[in-house]
Amino acid sequence: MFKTKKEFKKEFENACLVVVGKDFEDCSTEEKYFALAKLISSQAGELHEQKIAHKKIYYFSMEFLIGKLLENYLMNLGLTKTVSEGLKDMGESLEDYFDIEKDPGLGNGGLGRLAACFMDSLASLGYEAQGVGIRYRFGLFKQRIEDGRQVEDPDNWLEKDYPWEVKHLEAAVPVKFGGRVEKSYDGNEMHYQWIPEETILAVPYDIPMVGYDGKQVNTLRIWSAKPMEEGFDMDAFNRGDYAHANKHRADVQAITDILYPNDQSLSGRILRLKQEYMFTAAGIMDIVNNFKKQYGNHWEIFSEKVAIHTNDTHPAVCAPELMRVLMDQEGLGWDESWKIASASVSYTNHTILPEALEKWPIDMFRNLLPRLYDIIEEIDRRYRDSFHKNVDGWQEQLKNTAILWDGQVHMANLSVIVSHHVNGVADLHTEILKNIVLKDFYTLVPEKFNNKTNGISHRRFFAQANPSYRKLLEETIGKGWIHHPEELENLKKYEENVSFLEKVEASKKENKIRLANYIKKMTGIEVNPNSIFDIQVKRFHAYKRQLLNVLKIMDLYNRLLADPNFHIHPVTFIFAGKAAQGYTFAKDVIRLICAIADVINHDDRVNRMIKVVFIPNFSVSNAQIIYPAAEISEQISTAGMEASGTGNMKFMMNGAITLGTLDGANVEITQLVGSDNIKIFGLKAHEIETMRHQGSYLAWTLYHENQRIKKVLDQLMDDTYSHLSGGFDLIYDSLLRDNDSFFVLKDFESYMNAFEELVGLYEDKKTWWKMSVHNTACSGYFSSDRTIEEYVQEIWKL
Ligand code: CJB
Repeated sequence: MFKTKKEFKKEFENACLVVVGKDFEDCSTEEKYFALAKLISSQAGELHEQKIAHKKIYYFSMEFLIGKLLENYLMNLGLTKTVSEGLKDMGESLEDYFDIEKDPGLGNGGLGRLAACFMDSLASLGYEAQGVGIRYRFGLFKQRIEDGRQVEDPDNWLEKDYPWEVKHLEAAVPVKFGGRVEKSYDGNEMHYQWIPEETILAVPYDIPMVGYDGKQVNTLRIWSAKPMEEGFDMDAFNRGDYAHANKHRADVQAITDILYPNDQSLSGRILRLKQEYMFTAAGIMDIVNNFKKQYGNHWEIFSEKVAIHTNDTHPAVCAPELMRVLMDQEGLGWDESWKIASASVSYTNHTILPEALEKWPIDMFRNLLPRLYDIIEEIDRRYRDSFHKNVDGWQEQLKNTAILWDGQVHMANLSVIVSHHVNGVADLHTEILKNIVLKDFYTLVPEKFNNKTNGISHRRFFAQANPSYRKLLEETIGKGWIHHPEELENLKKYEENVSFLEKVEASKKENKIRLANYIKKMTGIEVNPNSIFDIQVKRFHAYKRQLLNVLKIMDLYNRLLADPNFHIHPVTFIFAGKAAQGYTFAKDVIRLICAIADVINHDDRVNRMIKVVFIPNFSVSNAQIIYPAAEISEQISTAGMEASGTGNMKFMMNGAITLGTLDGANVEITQLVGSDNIKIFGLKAHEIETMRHQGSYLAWTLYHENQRIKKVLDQLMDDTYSHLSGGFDLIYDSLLRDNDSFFVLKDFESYMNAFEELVGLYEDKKTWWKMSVHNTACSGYFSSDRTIEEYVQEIWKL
């Protein structure tokens, strides 16, 4: 491992030769980046050390949004200065290398990013962990805006190799699909043999997960599908039928070709089930192989050495698959296998949206995974048998908790039944799981349920993303908070210190200028860094209510035009986020944002006061530029619907003030910062629940009673904003004809008032920056280090 600048330069030149096969001087910048990434990952590899006796956590997740690695790993390994100065001597700029790196989009949003933050914390806290996921050939689509609409381009992130991964063909495992199960009885017990229709090979690729201080380097192991034999049909080839010759290979590779872009909605496609089973089965086989290498057949200690976590229901077949391997391959009995699996597996629920709770038609499931289906059927049968039929309402309880019901396999029910712990991701969300969504389970097995409020990597999203604030903090409260985020509390002592507050304001300004430059580069729009940056970035979804924010801007525009005395501090409204290709409503909201941006930004009567920007292609890397620049953080989901949110935490840590509903982790943010340091508005979760239940809300009434609401809704239908890409009937209909399922109009007035009050506070600098510092000071709780410690102590028992 190089330590000095001199050693680095020597090793880097050598890496160019070994990795690229060229002298340093002859390499392109891209090739040099590639050599550097390989050098750093091999340095990290040297730190990777197996601690045999420890319990290890395997975190199964269909998504890992890891972001760019070079800058983060240099920081974690303490090498940033050495490398950047070394490169400077060589006439190179490290920043150029950062730009070249691809940001692998192996996830949709919060769930995938959470998994990546967890990997960071696990390594930084020195726990042995492996992430288990899928190596999609195409990540989440790249978003472009063309004529005011979202356009999707494929994300071919593997086009030019990815220097951080190492392929391990020697660790590849077969995965079966289809066929039938042969049962035989040897006079003593039944034996099951799965005769598959198809067997494919799952090939792992390892990416190092480097902890802070290089304490621990773990692995993210992502699996890729490949034919067992180089599946080439020679007969077809010889006939000249090249398409057919290649078909088998193409069919198999298709399993890991694409990430489904539907965030929180079910595709129900067989390919998706194949993906889910492929990475789960490969991961389980890998665990069993490793266990046997270390501990032989001592299955009785399996759950003392292995923890398996299922991130949502996507890997829900972990437990039945582990049982299958233990029974069919290792010869264990049902009871023993059940005991081992259910003592090892735990489950996090991330959403209550019914459309996201996975269910598979029994026929489809049984045909694709016949042996797994047998096992699940037996788990279900035993579960039904365990019911006390003398308890009132047992039929209803059974109906709500059975795995097999109505011709479908209910994956959330499977997950709860096979897991030793089940958790939600924020207090309110866990309460909703216990009292509404999984109420019957909670009555039956209350001890399984617990809350683990989400967290974020404060190192990536604060220390790394916000260098100016980091420097200021290091000068003020030292560096301890990088290891111990709770030490951010020490900032509270400086909340009244005017000179410190001025420095915080200056740091924010620097970050706003950085974002303004990025916006100019990406959209051509000039924004005023002295305006308030009011930001909403996240996936587009009706329940997240970007629409409410848009109606607010439309209303402000109307009032600025109509009333010469109406004054507010200049504000730049910034949006970013992707909508699933097939989600027309969400895409229409993006279209509406682009349309109002076009009108407002070109209207010289108002564009010094308000501007609207849509930043294309929201991703981990541009998120790191966006969060630090925010002053207002829009967290305005319909109460009860956002399980936690993690963007809210990233904004808060970077000193933005939350304008939000009492939803998800906003509730805990409020408790931590106090109601003077956050702006809460709108209906509460229980009020919404009651109104839904009673059917007492009528959107039409608001339309007729509230002139401002009426005006903005009418503008959706007239030609105010239709010039760019057409009208907005679908949005109008969702609010009026469909009676506003997400209570947008119902919360409108209280949102407008809250917004105006908050913006009013900006005029008083001391108050504003004091609030800002207070938010940062209270944000240590939301480090994923805290979350991971809770998982480790209370669920995984590492
Ligand atoms: N979430 O990103 C997703 N995808 C899903 O399919 C289900 C939920 C989000 O998970 C985050 C991490 O727990 C939460 O913060 C967020 O509220 C939730 O929507």
